[in-house]
Amino acid sequence: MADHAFDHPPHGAAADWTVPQDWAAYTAEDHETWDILFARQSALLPGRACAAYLRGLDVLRLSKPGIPDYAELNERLMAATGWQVVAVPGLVPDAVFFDHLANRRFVAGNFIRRRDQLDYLQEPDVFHDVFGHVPMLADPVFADYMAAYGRGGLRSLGFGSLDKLARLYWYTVEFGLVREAGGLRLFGSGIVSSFGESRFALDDPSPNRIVFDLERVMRTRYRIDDYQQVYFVIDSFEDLLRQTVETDFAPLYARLADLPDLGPADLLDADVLLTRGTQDYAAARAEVA
Ligand code: HBI
Ligand code: FE
Repeated sequence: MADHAFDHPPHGAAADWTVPQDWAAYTAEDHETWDILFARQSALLPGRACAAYLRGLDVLRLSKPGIPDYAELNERLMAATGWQVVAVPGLVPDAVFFDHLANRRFVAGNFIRRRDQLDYLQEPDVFHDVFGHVPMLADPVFADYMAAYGRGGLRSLGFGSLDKLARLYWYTVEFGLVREAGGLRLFGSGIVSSFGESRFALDDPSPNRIVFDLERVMRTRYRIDDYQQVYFVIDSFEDLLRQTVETDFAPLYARLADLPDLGPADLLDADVLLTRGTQDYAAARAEVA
């Protein structure tokens, strides 16, 4: 992935780091990899993913099987919420990322994982970025939350608190749960695009599940190399959007600078716990490592 210098776009990319998707360059095997992953995840998600995600999945039901052609996908997504998907070669700098989000452009990797990486890879490929993120971007309230996050990100660049703001993205956009009438449901893209974690996050006794609190989340470190040890649960997307838009982040960052960070499995007296995790999964993995 990103083997290029990070202060300017790589060769062949535009000033905003976008590249053509070059849909015609995908191989038959690439498209088949998408189809395998799509069939497997979309069978798993009814009853697990939230209503907004399952509704949004329809924007991905395109005229041909295989990796979506962003031009065709964008017609539907644009009509739903005014969002677009743009292709990038890999990770992009934070300022570039936030600027795209603030302007309702979601950056998506244009490569797809290899066949021996069906279950897990660390860098975001087209399956994670499109299957994981795009259905939620077809929801009007979530779409506004993502754009608000981008604006907040641009503002926060001057505060030196990006690590804190990145935790909000991680524990909502990537690994969030939401409470619905039927029980807990998934909306985080990192979970809905993962065969293992889409079951683990809801069913496993190991992780803590805690009611979302903005300040609490922004204090909590996360792991990028394994299933999460804690999931935060929002009440609704309206509530998440409202908390993010109505919070004055400058005093929040100032408070956070004086508070110690929390480890992923730490608990506070003030936490509203929905499930107290055993942390057995993390302990077993630590033994092996
Ligand atoms: N670049 N392509 C890409 N995808 C991301 O999710 C991404 C990024 N650059 C920065 C970034 N995310 C982070 O700043 C966010 O996690 C906050
Ligand atoms: Fe992601």
